[in-house]
Amino acid sequence: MSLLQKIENIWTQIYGNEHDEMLHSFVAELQNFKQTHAIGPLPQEWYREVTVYSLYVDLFNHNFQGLEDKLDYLQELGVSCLWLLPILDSPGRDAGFDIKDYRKIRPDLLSHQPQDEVFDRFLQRAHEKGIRVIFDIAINHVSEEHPWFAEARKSKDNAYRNYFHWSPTDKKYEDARIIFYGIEESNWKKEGDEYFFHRFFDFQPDLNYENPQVFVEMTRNLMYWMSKGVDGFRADAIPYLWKEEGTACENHPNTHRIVKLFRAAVDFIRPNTLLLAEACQQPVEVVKYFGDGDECHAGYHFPLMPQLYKALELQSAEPIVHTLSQSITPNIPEGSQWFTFLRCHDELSLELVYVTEEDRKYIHDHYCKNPEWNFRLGQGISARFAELMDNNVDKIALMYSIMLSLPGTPVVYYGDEFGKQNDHNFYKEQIQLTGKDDTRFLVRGRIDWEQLEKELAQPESLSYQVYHRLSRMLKIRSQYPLFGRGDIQWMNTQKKQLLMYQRSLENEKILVVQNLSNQSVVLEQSSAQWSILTGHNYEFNNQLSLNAYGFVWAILK
Ligand code: OTU
Repeated sequence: MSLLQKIENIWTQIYGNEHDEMLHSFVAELQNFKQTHAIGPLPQEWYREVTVYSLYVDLFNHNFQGLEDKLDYLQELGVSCLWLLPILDSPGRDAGFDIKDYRKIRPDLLSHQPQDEVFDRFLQRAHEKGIRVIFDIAINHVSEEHPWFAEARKSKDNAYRNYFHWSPTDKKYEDARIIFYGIEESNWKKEGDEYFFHRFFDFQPDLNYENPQVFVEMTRNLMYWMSKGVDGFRADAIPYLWKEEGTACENHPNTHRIVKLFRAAVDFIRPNTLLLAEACQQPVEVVKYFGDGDECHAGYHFPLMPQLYKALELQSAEPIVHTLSQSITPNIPEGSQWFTFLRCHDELSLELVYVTEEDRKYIHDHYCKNPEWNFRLGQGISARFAELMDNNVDKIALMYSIMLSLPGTPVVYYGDEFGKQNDHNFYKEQIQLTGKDDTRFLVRGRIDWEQLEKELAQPESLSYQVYHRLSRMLKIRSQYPLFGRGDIQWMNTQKKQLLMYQRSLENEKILVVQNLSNQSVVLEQSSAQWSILTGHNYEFNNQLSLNAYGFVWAILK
């Protein structure tokens, strides 16, 4: 079946035949666009061999020019894909996830120069250095300042009214949980004599995908950015697209159909443009966003992340091995990829992803070391990675070793490569600006490059130590495609504190042994065939001893 036929079929499954005219003109538009733009495909599965770095352009280094100036720094670190946190025009009350214009980049990021010049040049420079660029696009909701909403709120018979969900009462979709628990009290907000639905902040009205025009418009936005050469999109808050009375309004079958429509359109315009699912859900639900290889190419492994913290605290490999076992993490379609991370711009999320309430409590009790870090009343922790690790370089290096050697594409959150600390001043500043006490602002904050450069010249500083260990591992990783594409074979050492596995692709094999405990441990296995690639806190002379939090990566001769 051709992609266009697929679009027609799925569209009809969702919308019936009522909007056939719109469907046909949409299909014609896709054909036309492809012909006029003739954008060549991206390499197949490129996202399985990159290391991602996520950043806010302004907080990282002021604007796109500033980011361009730091491309060498990023390349040197071993980064090969940038995920730009929201760059589209926005009042910035949800750090840009409240978009008011999907085709326009925030003027301050462009130093008030023409978008076409600044952004196109940036993309070109990044690509010249072998760095791909993806960015965030919120497809579930818009800013209340978006022109669609500005129109919609005017009157009940406004042509844009139907782009959003309205109700005479706030008693609709009552089974939809409140996501920003503790910050928002309802999913409805009064506007005139009706209420509109918002799954996140009350200044972020949800789009109504029951109206196919919304899907068409959003696809046009993706087409625009594809034509500019953007390598992919992080599809924010993807589980919530379709709302239906009597359901939880998440992971609805029609949400999956809409994702399939987006994917088919993307594949038609520019194959291998990445769609990355941001679905903070239980593993069985997350895997559904890969579809049969026809939804998102990649998805964050939300369920794994907190288990890495649990394993470290328990000094046991079990939570990691268990979470990655097939009973918890089902296989994903050929060519798909998990994205793994230790921290991101949000809280350390314990929402839905933990297997038990006990886990949530355990992780929160051990890692929420300061009441100020709490997010959503116990469902998350807002703290920078280094702080969660008590600024202990051994623990930091070990956690990176685990993330970088397990299957998946790793994501490094800006600043974490040098142990950036929580930013209390930035948090306070943002509460003033947004009017919401959102503790996630603690983990955002600006980079002070002058200070950083000083620290990176001092071998005894935390920044230096973290940076050098991480960049060494990243460089090794980039030389072996087996890390991104290969299989994993777990090795049982009979010692619960040891996390050991073999990664392999074709004839190449790398062994990884990691000590999750604060005590030394000896591996009673022959290691005569090993040639050590990197490691930390270990001794090796035909037998391997790992000191506290030590690890090695070894290639098998
Ligand atoms: C996502 O959040 C973004 O990552 C957040 O930064 C935004 O605030 C939010 O969408 C709204 O645009 O949608 O599928 O901190 O853990 O709720 C889950 C909140 C989301 C995140 C999570 C996430």
